[in-house]
Amino acid sequence: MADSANAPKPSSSVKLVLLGEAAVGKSSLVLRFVNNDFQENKEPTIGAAFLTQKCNLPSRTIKFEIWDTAGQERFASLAPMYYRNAQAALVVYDLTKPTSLIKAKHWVAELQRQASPGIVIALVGNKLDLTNDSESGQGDAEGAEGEESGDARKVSTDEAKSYAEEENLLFFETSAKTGHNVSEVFTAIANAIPETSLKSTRGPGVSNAVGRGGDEQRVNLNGPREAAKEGCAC
Ligand SMILES: Nc1nc2c(ncn2[C@@H]2O[C@H](COP(=O)(O)OP(=O)(O)O)[C@@H](O)[C@H]2O)c(=O)[nH]1
Ligand SMILES: [Mg+2]
Repeated sequence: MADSANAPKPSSSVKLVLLGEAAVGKSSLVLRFVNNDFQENKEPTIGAAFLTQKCNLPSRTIKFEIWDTAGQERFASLAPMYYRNAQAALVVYDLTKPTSLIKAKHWVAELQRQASPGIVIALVGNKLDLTNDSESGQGDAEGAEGEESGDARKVSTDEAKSYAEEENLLFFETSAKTGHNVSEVFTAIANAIPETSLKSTRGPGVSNAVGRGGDEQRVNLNGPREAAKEGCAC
């Protein structure tokens, strides 16, 4: 164990973009992944958000450069330059809102048409805590049924999963609120990025993050020497 922890591992940057209807929880998933935090009634993102987070795999370290939208999805479609050169995309829907899955399917189609051919796409049904699923981390609705018990699920797991299988997407149901499955999504993406599409970064600790003129838009929680644990740090 100690030997693998100390051995220098190759490190690569991966551009990951978030796509999905407004209010499905894209920014919340990023906040949970990067900061292990959640904000109820989160305000819409103002300004583009660019965050980084490392994911330590047994054989290499993946540094996600995460591009969250600035809320443009509320008003217009996102410019293709947003997802250009992205190696990974997280397409999010709200599993209490069927229209958000339709929107997610549109995004998947657009990515398949216009994004880099090898892009790894994960379909993510978020807000699992609003359902009765026992493993959602809530648990208090266990045994009850119907709307009164608070099961707001409107998109079945099977429906979304079979669509994801048809389109060759990774698929997860998550809760940014409880943290359920959030780091798993990123770890699965990191594992799915083909070795050939990985470019090495310029060296440890060197960030090529572009300043977007924002205040606290760039958050890198990883200090220069983060613990070499496996999986995504959070
Ligand atoms: N119950 C619940 N609410 C969530 C979850 N994720 C996000 N939200 C809430 O949904 C709203 C929209 O979230 P936000 O991250 O801004 O969505 P975005 O527009 O897709 O970036 C906010 O009020 C969040 O607090 C979740 O997993 N469970
Ligand atoms: Mg947002």
